[in-house]
Amino acid sequence: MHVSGPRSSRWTAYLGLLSALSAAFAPAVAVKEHDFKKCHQSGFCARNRAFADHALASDTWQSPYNIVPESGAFKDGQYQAVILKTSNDGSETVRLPVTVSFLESGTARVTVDEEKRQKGEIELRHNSKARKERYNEAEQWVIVGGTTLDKAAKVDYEDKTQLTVKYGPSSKFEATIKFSPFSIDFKRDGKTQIKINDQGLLNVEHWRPKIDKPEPETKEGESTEENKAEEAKGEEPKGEDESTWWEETFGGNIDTKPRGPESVALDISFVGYEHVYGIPSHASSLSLKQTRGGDGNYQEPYRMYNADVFEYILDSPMTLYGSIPFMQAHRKDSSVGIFWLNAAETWVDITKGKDSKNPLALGAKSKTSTHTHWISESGLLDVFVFLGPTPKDLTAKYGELTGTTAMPQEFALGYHQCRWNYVSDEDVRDVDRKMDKFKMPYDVIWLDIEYTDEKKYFTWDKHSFTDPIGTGKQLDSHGRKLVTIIDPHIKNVDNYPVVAELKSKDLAVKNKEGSIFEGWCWPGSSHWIDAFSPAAREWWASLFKYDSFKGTMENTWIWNDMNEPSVFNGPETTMPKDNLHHGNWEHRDVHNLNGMTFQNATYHALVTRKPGEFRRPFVLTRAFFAGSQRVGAMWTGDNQAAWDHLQASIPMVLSQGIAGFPFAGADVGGFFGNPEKELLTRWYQAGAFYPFFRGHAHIDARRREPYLAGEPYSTIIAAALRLRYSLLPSWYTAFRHAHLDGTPIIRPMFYTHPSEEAGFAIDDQFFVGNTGLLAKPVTEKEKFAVDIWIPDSEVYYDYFTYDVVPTAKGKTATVDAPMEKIPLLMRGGHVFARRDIPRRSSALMKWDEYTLVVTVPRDGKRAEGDLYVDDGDSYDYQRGQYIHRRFVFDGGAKSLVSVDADGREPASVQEGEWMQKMRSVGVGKIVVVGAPAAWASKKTVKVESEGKVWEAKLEFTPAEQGRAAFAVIKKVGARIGADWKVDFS
Ligand code: NBV
Repeated sequence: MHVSGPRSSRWTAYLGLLSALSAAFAPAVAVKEHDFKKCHQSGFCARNRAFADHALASDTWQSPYNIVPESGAFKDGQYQAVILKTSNDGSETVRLPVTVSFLESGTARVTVDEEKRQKGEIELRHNSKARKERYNEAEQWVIVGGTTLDKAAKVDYEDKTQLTVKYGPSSKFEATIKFSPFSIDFKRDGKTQIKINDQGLLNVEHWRPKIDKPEPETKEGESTEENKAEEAKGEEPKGEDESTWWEETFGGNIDTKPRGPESVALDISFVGYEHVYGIPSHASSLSLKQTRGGDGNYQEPYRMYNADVFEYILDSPMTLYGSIPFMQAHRKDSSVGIFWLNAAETWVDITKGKDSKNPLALGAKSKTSTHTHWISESGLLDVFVFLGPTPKDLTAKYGELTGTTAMPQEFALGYHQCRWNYVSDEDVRDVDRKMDKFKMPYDVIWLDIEYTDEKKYFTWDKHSFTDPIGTGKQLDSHGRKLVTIIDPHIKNVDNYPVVAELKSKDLAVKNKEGSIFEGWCWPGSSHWIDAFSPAAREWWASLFKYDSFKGTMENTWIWNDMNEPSVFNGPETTMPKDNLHHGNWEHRDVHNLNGMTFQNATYHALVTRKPGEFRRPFVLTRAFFAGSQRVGAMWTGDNQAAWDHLQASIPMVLSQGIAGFPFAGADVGGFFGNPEKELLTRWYQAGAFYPFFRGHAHIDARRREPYLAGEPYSTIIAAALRLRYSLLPSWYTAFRHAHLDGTPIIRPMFYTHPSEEAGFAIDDQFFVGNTGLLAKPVTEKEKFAVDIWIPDSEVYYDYFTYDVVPTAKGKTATVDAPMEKIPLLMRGGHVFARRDIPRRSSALMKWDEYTLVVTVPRDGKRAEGDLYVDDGDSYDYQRGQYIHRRFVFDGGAKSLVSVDADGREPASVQEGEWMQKMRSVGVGKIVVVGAPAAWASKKTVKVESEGKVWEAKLEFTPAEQGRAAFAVIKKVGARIGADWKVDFS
């Protein structure tokens, strides 16, 4: 084991922790930025940035990539050709097969490979066993649909220099492929939206043999780029900088790079687009910043290289735990985007400007374009192009390709109580009892690594957890669940059957020599399961069977941490890039996929945990990639108990949503440190609006279960928890929409109001699903009012007081936010569902009646909304076992009706057990906020359903002093699953 340089102090801390875990861990020290690479320390990033600098500074630069016109053929929606790359000195030409596919969905895909590597006609150094091809299996992990070729796509124009293909819905999309140099111009309705290689930054580092020559001296971790940057300015580089082609060192770790340099890079310009979003996870703003310096901009590209970034810093393009290389660009009334399917280390530079040749020259607002430069270390160049035009089209098309968020276990939307660690069965049971005592609803209690017998996963600490089944049963008696952590590092000790099997079955990740990789993590010396291997996944599944993982039962679910993977003594706290995975793919190629494959293995293990039991798994992951949304939830990792971390969590969670992985949340209270009570309380109020809502704390943090906060905080937190629980039906409905078409659960302004430019950079307020609920949690100390930006001319009511917010479109409304209040507005024109009876867990609310809230719009005409319900546990919803109602309030017809949202006839569904039970669940009350004054004299309304008509009582409260009039109809009595009509005439 080699430890040196800047990592050693951290390593010492880990060792200390391993030997005396209890309270020995040195408290918070901010992330050591130098533990993680900057672009100039990552050879391929530095090389490509230098390439860009040179190209953009030169007036005569021409991209050396040209399509051979005769090689090209268009057939069945696909254009295939060969690009010839001419090497720097003109001595060599490299053949790069290119495919441009036009898909039925209207998405286009551009793939570039390298013939020599494809055919295996290269030599690997150091007797490496690694594969010779560029990694071409990312799509097997990521893409689940939407790849059918558009046979209707046709060549519209062709000559010796270019080819234009019309494709997409009503042939509104157009791609002009230019041959010399190779570039593509994507148009919608005749206007250019996206250009690739317009700036000439395409760079596919081809294979070449190493020619030994004396190397220039460099310091560790530095490329000669940095040294040369100054002198190279304005000059032609004399030759390529080879210093990082064959070997790189960082933090004392050597990367042997048996395949030499192999990066792929491309510029992608969003023409006329000033905002770009996506590429999580970064502790940054929702609208991404420029990265080439300048006022308020970053100096570094956004980096995607999943890493265990200990105590991450804010407002930074630095990489975090997960990566989704999907980017949306937006301007008034138009959204377009790209998905860069590459799982290797990736950097993205962003500049904005008027002129593509000079991106730093900021121009008139309307003409600003965003130029992005994508740089990956290895693999194919594989990019999907989406032409919108709405943000919703973008998330839907991306969802079609990579899948949408899985329908969750219903409990998973409740509150999760976690800490590192609940130390014993009794501790868990005590917290469980106290939550009840203080009337704080929660659904899940979590066990971190200390529950195990010395970090041996699938075992229990013999002294503290003597009766996990008894504990599980106590939880189950209130419908609650237990989540236990299982990490991918397997302790390397004798007498541990799990590691013995991992070794004997040969299912672990290998080192560069092809023998089992050994590294350090929580348990000390460890091996890592290689979840890329089908056999490893099968074996993994066997470990979760109830009779194998003893102490677990039907209400046990799983948390996957450290799956970046985190390797304490590895480069940048992860695996050496020259490690080998199943199929002999280098870790370098698959790094960003690693976490997803592990979560996927756990997900499948849970689906098959018991024969005949087919339930939706719940698996939380820290590392992720495009596609992870299909197998669980994520959280934003180890944040801090600080106000700025609370603030940062909101754009981070919003970013997850627009990048297709909306089941996201941040540790409520902050992981490191001890939040003051005000912060903790505000964090609960914000957390009640994260799609994934979990309180968590570091092992050294003081206990902070919400009932310990003391008054008035505990009562305020309890109210936030209850608010979350009462709105669970609406959250679940939002998940249903996310599952069906990829829409985010919480939605930023640009997404809901794509025409309102003033909202494009707002990332501290959001709508919840399609409920019209607009939240802006307080994230500042001693702040007792917030300004909410109002995106349209609709009326907005205060959620709690029904006050009409006095404001207009584009203005801000100041909303009072004393400690006990979450700034939450209701937009006019919506109907949403709640369950108002406070209970201890979501399971106990299963058969409760519903409350419907109608927010009458400004013009009094129409309000609409929906409610989706299923058993919240099984896959029976796929067989029609669900209720999906659409509610329409019609001010003209003076009625509120409930119809089947999917147009199903009642008789068309054979009702199973759950649906039959739901027959007894009705609509309790209907609250009409903004009720017409004419209802003042009304005492009853007529309810009509299932052939019967009856009367229900209406109580009207007139408007006063800024508060809207409202009416409450009690004991409505109609079944939630039936058609009904309430007649207000
Ligand atoms: O398993 C311990 C922690 C966990 O509580 C946290 O949520 C993870 O992000 N884990 C990281 C390992 C070490 C943290 C310093």
